[in-house]
Amino acid sequence: MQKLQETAEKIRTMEIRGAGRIAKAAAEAIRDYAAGLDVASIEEFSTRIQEASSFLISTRPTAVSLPNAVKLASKYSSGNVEEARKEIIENANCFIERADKALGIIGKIGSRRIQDGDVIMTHCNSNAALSIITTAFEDGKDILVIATESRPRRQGLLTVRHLNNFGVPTTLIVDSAVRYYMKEVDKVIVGADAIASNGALVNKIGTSQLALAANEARKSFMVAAETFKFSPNTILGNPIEIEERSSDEVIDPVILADLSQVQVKNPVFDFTPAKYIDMIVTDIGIISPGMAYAIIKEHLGW
Ligand code: RI2
Repeated sequence: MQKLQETAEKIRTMEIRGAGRIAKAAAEAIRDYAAGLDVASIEEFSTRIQEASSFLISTRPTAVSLPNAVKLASKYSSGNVEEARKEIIENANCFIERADKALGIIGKIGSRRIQDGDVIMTHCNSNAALSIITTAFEDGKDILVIATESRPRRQGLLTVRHLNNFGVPTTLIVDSAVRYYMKEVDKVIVGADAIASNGALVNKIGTSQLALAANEARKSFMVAAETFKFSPNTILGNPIEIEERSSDEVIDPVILADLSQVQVKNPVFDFTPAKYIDMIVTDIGIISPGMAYAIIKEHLGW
């Protein structure tokens, strides 16, 4: 359990972050936990796997890739401990392989929609969105990227470093400059932490501002998301919880301690309604947000 607890802690503190990376780390943690589980019966095996799954899922509430990965990885049907263990190891490995492949496929499919000369705006740090951008660049397309800083944790700095390593010309802007620069943009490409059955996107706080500004300026808004980022629970009308993180990420606690009348809010995701989304690039192809329900039904086994 110690290694699983360490992974859980890294996800909670965001040492491991990004919806896709979180999903893979959780699948690995369940796999290794099952591999080393010393139990006397299948009932005990089942209880311990369920406990470990719930523990991992509780670390971050919004990215649906986390519960989806844990559920897909921890599935087994055998009543025999050794066979059940084998099933989990295989399912987890299969999930990890699928997740790795998905990024390449999204890059390939999405990059076909990028034109020579495009200016692309992106927000936060999404591997899926970056896969599209760097694939287009490696295909020889002459592109420029405008990347937001993404306060409070400034994941935009990871994005500009990644793009710089690929040699992609990139401009870093503060989040509040999004609308100011939208007139220069051709396409917005962002990642996803979750996609609801009605096609609404949940992604890093501020994403909906990019969507509104893109809509106002009639620019296209593209989401890059693996199929395991779609939320089965939303079919049942359950809302996606928006994670609130510590005020320490926004303001120095020593300064805040002096401000007795001030409270700090730090929601880390927001909702972008489906009507602002032109397309979602997934590992099974490009879909309109209206197809989200079909993805959940056909590709997540609901
Ligand atoms: P990939 C991140 O969340 C960002 O919101 C990003 O858009 C999303 O996960 C998807 O990232 P956080 O973990 O899976 O930084 O595409 O809160 O890498």
